[in-house]
Amino acid sequence: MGPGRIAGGVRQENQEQEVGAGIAMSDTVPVVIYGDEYCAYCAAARMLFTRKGIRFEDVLVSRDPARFDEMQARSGGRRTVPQIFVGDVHVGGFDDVCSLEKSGKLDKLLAGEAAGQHSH
Ligand SMILES: N[C@@H](CCC(=O)N[C@@H](CS)C(=O)NCC(=O)O)C(=O)O
Repeated sequence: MGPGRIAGGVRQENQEQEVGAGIAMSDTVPVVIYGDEYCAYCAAARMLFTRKGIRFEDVLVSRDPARFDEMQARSGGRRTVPQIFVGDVHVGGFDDVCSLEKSGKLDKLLAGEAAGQHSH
């Protein structure tokens, strides 16, 4: 998918307002956060990208078993939320994205540069 395009499964407008985060893709590399409504790590992950001005697809897997299965398949079997993807790269959960942010590697990933992460 090219930059700025909207992927399928973006949640409804009213659901978006519950959490208050962006729902569209990053203007650079598309970012997807699989999460649920009540998970504090998910809220923290959304906040990190929102603070950076990076839009993302906010997938609520608790409401969508098919997207939960998709999350598991893309993340090598992970069942915890959040699971975060920057382009095809599986970043991992909040702890992982936080480490990448601190090391400056998240910005490289967002700019389309590899950061030693793996895709499944
Ligand atoms: N270290 C993980 C923690 C993720 C985590 O504990 N997520 C909780 C919700 S906040 C979860 O998925 N619990 C369900 C489970 O463990 O199956 C991260 O930073 O993302």
